[in-house]
Amino acid sequence: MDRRAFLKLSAASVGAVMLAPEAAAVKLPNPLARAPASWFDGEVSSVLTFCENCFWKCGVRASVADGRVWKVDGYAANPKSRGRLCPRGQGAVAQTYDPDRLKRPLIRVEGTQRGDGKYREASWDEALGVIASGMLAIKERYGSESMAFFAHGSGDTWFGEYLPAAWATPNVGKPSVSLCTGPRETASQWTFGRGIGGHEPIDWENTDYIVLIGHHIGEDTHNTQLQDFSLALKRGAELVVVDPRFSVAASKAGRWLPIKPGTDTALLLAWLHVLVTEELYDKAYVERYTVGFEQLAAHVQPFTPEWAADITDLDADAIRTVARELAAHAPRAVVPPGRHTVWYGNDTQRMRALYLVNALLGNYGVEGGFYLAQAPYLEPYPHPAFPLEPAAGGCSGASGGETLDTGFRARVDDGRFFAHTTAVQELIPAMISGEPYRIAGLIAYGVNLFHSIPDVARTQEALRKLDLYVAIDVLPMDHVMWADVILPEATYLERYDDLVAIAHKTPFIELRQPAVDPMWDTKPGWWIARELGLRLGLDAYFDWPDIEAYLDKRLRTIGSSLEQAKAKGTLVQRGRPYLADWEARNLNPFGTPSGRIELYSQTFADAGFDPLPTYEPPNDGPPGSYRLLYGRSPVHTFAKTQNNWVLMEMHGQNAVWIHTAEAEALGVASGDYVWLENQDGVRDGPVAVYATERLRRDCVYLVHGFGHRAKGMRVADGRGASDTALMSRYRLDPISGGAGMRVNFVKLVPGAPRPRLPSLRKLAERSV
Ligand SMILES: Nc1nc2c(c(=O)[nH]1)N[C@H]1C(S)=C(S)[C@@H](COP(=O)(O)OP(=O)(O)OC[C@H]3O[C@@H](n4cnc5c(=O)[nH]c(N)nc54)[C@H](O)[C@@H]3O)O[C@H]1N2
Ligand SMILES: Nc1nc2c(c(=O)[nH]1)N[C@H]1C(S)=C(S)[C@@H](COP(=O)(O)OP(=O)(O)OC[C@H]3O[C@@H](n4cnc5c(=O)[nH]c(N)nc54)[C@H](O)[C@@H]3O)O[C@H]1N2
Ligand code: SF4
Ligand SMILES: [Mo]
Repeated sequence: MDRRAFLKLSAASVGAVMLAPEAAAVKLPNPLARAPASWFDGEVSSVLTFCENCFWKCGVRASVADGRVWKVDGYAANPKSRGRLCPRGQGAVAQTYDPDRLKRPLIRVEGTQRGDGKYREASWDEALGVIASGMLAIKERYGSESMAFFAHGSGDTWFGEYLPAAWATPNVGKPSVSLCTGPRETASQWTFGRGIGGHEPIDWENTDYIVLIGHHIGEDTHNTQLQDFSLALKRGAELVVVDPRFSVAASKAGRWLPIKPGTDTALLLAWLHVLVTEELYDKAYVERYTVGFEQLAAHVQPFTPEWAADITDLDADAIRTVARELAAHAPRAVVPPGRHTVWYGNDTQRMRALYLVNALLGNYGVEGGFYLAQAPYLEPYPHPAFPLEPAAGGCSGASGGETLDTGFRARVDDGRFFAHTTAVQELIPAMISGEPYRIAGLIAYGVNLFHSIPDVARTQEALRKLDLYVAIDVLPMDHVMWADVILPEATYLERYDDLVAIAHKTPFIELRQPAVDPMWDTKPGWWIARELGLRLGLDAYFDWPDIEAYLDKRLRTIGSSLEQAKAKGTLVQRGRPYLADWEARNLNPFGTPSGRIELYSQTFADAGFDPLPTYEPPNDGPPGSYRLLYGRSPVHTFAKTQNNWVLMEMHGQNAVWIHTAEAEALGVASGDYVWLENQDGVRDGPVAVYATERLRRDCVYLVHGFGHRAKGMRVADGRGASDTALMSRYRLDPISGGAGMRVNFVKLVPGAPRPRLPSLRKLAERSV
């Protein structure tokens, strides 16, 4: 599928272009216009690698002529792309040739403060030396645990696992857990004894009835998930969408339930009530695979559709009908978990309720429901044992295990949450307060500190208190220009990374390999981690001379080799997707304490949490304010693609969605500019208004990722508003450690000026 066909699946792309009047009006240069004659003569070499523009990690064939990548495509043998890429993947080439990239190591000018943004160029040797001596001083003074690592992206294996484990700190955080999947993973782990993993194991090929809660597939454009979803609809699967906003998915649905934000758990409890009281659940499945049905049945008695109707602002009959239709199609009926599940703070309980609906439908491990994803077999590199397990601290305290006696202090959020990985936002208070002990240094690899983590003022205060703050990135993002030392990484088309092993219906391993040499004085993450390790005295863990030797050693453990992986790109193994496949081998997939699906969780009860899901009402905002909801642009990834002019051509700024009647009452119309001001007086914008009936009247909606204030990012700077800037609060999910972000409220302040911005065409022409 080409970019245009892909975009057709997403009605929002039309909206997106409409919302970007400036971009739509401008005819931007054709990226291939400057391709050399050799490209047109077909002297093109192909390199198989995978995309880094989001974490779906689609297999990519990069086409190279004259030492430059001109085009990327998906390739058929890769289960994540199946020969296709999303627009973000196709546009990602422009990131490599972005003239605003970080080009060489930078050191903050002496006598300046963090945030002043004054830097001088440095050699790699000097920059790495400064970092190593800073880290060793922290270790000497406070212990190795006082260094924190935040990491995201493919290189997080180096900066979120390998190096921190060798260095010995458990304080490693990833935004993809406590700011994203934490609640759904925790709930799945303690309900089914298995996580969901990076690739949601929904058996799209066989399902006949789909209920999406939030989960705006179509704007959320994870490539093969969107392909699978579209094919299921084409095959005739029925769709129900529960969303306060008429999302793209809702526009494809037979039924849209415009729920009051934050009340989904009440809806799910009512569905459980109907399934139980009308005896519509799969009795044989429940009997065979679950524990706690009696407790659940008693628990859900009061939660009638009428009870839920009051809370959710939905129609009781519609609630009842959907439960009956789910049961009528079971087990080929599914309520997928969504991915971004940190919403209101009680999120693990909402996800538990969602999984219990699925369990009563008897669809887990069954065709048309959830298949059982499996990770491929692959051994780690045979390095000496690390002093701490990667992401150490793991499942301690509340999560039922004990803190291992490693001789190191436990991570600063130890014992409080069930999620395996440290809650990234909970590491920040320790930088300010020094409790339970001081975090004095931070390495941020590919994490957008000011666009991903709520309460930016707190993050800035924490950064000011550190002894050492290092950013490893590709662009001069706002948070990068606060670091003491900035290290420019080579982009994904210019580097190797560690192997990626993907749990999937067909488990597979894929290779990241360079298509071209790194531009300017940039270096791959593996090289940076190794050079730093050697300067920290961690030589024993870095005995591999280079990445090719490292990768080849790992690939030999599955009887393959680097040579083979370079030629094939993807190595697919066989999986066991259904319960029947496990039972045929006498295996039990349920890794819960009881070895069954736990409708009632004794572990949660023992930790002082509700063993059965309960509904908690969301917070209320000040009068005259709207709850701030947010989601994805189909052609952007988070806050990392707004300097990519190819993607900005399609969606060049965000707009604040507000119901037409509310806009009228406020005296604003589509295209007017407003400020957004939140409950704590924090302002952001100016941002254009989009008045629409596609949204309830009690909320507004912003696409996440815009609103950069970064002078060095000349395309992104000053376009639109940042949802993160307006999130001065979050509500902690006490079970997973997730940061519920939909608890902020904003007012629209009319009369903001239309921003004067440089033309996208001029900016595009600067592409190197
Ligand atoms: N194009 C693109 N695709 C992406 C990404 C990207 O950056 N760009 N990021 C990827 C990642 S890492 C993630 S985590 C996913 C996130 O994508 P999803 O997991 O699909 O995110 P959600 O938060 O479920 O979806 C946002 C939707 O929830 C609705 N919503 C808001 N509040 C409520 C509520 O109280 N109840 C209900 N029922 N709905 C509500 C919003 O109106 C919006 O339509 O997207 C992935 N896909
Ligand atoms: N307000 C708000 N906050 C959110 C969300 C939201 O919707 N709204 N979504 C949440 C979710 S679901 C997630 S998963 C997280 C995502 O959180 P992040 O992963 O932190 O999000 P990005 O904005 O993509 O930031 C990526 C950073 O990596 C840099 N980068 C890009 N490519 C490379 C590379 O190859 N190497 C290196 N070293 N750096 C690179 C980018 O320049 C950028 O600074 O955010 C969470 N936070
Ligand atoms: S879904 Fe799109 S951006 Fe994400 S990895 Fe695939 S092609 Fe790249
Ligand atoms: Mo995410």
